[in-house]
Amino acid sequence: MIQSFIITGFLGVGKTTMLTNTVKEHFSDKKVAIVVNEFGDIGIDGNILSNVYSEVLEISEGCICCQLAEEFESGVMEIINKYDPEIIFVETSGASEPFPIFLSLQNLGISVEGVICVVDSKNIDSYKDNSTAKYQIGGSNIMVLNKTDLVNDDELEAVKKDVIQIKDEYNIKNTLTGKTIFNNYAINKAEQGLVSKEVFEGIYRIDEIVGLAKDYQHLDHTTNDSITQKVAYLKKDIEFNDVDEVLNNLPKSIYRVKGVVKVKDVPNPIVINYSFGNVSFEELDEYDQQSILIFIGEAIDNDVNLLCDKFDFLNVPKFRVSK
Ligand SMILES: Nc1nc2c(ncn2[C@@H]2O[C@H](COP(=O)(O)OP(=O)(O)O)[C@@H](O)[C@H]2O)c(=O)[nH]1
Ligand SMILES: [Mg+2]
Repeated sequence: MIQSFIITGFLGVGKTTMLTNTVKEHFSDKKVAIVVNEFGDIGIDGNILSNVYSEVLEISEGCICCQLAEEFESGVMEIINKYDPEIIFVETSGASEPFPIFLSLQNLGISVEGVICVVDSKNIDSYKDNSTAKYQIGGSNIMVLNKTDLVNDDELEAVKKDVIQIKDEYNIKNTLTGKTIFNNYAINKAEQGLVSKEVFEGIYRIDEIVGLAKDYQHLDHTTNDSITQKVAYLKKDIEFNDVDEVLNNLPKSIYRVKGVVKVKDVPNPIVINYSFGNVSFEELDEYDQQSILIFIGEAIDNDVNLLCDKFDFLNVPKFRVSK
């Protein structure tokens, strides 16, 4: 499955700067496509970034209805057909909201790994009352307070407070259930848009991971599609090293692993978040359910079975779809 990040934020906050620097620093080994929803020149020179394809999708400004969706989706499909990227970064126009783009990418079967809102720490006061700017914050789950070189610590704290307040007020909600869509979000600081690689990894939290496992039975019948996931339950008497071995022996088809495991030699349960060949571990205070690993990738059924043959502490239940 192709992964994607959406980069939003008001005009001139540093979205393109962040994209260029981030891709150079953290994704130079990946086939990256950069899509910019904007008019005219984008200032990203594909030639200075290796393995990067960039394209400007000129979409009618301000129109966030189905017309944008159609234009955007066909543009993205064309890029996928032409270039076959592993990761797509979409920079939205500074004057538009990210949520329609989020839906479009999901419609296309592209995994949206995060919606990043870049904030101009120096100039937020001049634009924070703009309603688009507020919805950009409300519709994101990763905040990047940029241009920290232009403010002092107190000013940066004030910016953080502003962002938290706007987020509280404008967090997007599911219109049917009234529940907020991004319950968890992170606030990072940056200069020239440069953030650590973890910003692109540890986005999904425990409740979302468990929720995913519970959806498993729904998803199982789609195994002929390219996007699949399999949940493995782990036996109790395992050590941290066992889990590490699994992650070191993943077949190419599995590119994402999420999970929560309890092991004998670490006191706390551990959240595992593996992507792009990198893994992060985070200790949890408590987790009273069975240890699980969720393998996500393309046509992974066989490979997961082979993995279970190799590691007998992995158990993948075989559900049948009733007809
Ligand atoms: N001082 C400073 N300038 C920055 C920083 N990030 C971006 N800029 C500048 O801000 C301007 C707008 O950046 P750009 O990435 O084009 O913003 P965009 O419209 O959000 O894509 C450019 O002149 C950048 O060089 C930063 O961290 N510090
Ligand atoms: Mg830009």
